[in-house]
Amino acid sequence: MKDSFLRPRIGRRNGRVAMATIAGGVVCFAAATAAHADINLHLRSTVLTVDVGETFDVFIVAVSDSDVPQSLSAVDTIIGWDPTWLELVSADAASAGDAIFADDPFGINEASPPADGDALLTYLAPFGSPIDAMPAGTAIARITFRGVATTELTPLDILDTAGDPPGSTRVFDGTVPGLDVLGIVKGTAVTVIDCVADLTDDGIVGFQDLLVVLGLWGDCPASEECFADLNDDGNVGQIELLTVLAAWGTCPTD
Ligand SMILES: [Ca+2]
Ligand SMILES: [Ca+2]
Ligand SMILES: [Ca+2]
Repeated sequence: MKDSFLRPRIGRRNGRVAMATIAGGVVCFAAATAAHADINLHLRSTVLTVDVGETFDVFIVAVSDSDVPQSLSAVDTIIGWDPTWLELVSADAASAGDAIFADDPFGINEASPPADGDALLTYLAPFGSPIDAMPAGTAIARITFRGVATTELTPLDILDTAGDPPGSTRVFDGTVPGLDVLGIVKGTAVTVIDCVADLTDDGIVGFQDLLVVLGLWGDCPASEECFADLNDDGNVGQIELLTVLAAWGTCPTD
C-alpha cells in the first residue's frame, strides 16, 4: 500500500492502533494522543406527535464528531421501529445521491418498503463526489412514516446489526475506500395520538380549534386543501363544530 493512501487514515484514527509504512516495512503502533474523528448517525423527527393516519418525516443525519467537516461516500443505516404503531411509507435521499432499500443478503429488507420493523437504507453519494458530514449535521436521507395506532413515545432507532447473517450500520469514509468511520448512533421517538379535532396541532382541543372551524365555516374553496373539513364532505359546518366540542380537552395518547 502507498504511504499517501494511509496518511489520512492515521490522522483520522489517532487514539486507535494505526498502521504505517516505514522504509518498506509495515509496523503497528498505538497512537495515544487526541481523540479520533468519526461520523455519528442521528435520527431527527420533524414532529414530536403524529395523528393516526398522518405521515411525518425522519431524517438520517450524518454528524462530524470533530469541529471540521468529514467526507463520506456511502452509508448503510439499519432502522428499527415497531410496526404496531408506525408504518414505513417511503424513503429518498436528502443530499445529492441516492437512498434505496436494496435487496440485501441479510434478509433485512423483506419487502420494499420494508414493513416488519427493520429496514436497511443504503445512501450512496454521487460516484466520485463524496459529501461532507458537517459538525452541525448533514441530512443524508428522509424516511416517511405514518402513524398506525395511538401510543406514547414509540422509538425509532438505528440498529448496530440486524438480519441473519447479520448486516451492520456503516459509514464509509469519503477519502479512504472501504474504511468504516461510524461513530455513535442516536435514535428518536414519537407519540401517536388520535386527535383529528386538534386543528392547531398543539395537543389540545379547545377555543383555538373552535375559532378555526368558525373562521372557515361554509363550503371549502375548490382550489385549496380544506384541513378543517374533518368528514371530507367539502364543507366546514355543524359536523366539525360537534366534533371539536365532543373532543374538548387534552388529546388522548392511549
Ligand atoms: Ca425487515
Ligand atoms: Ca388545538
Ligand atoms: Ca365537513
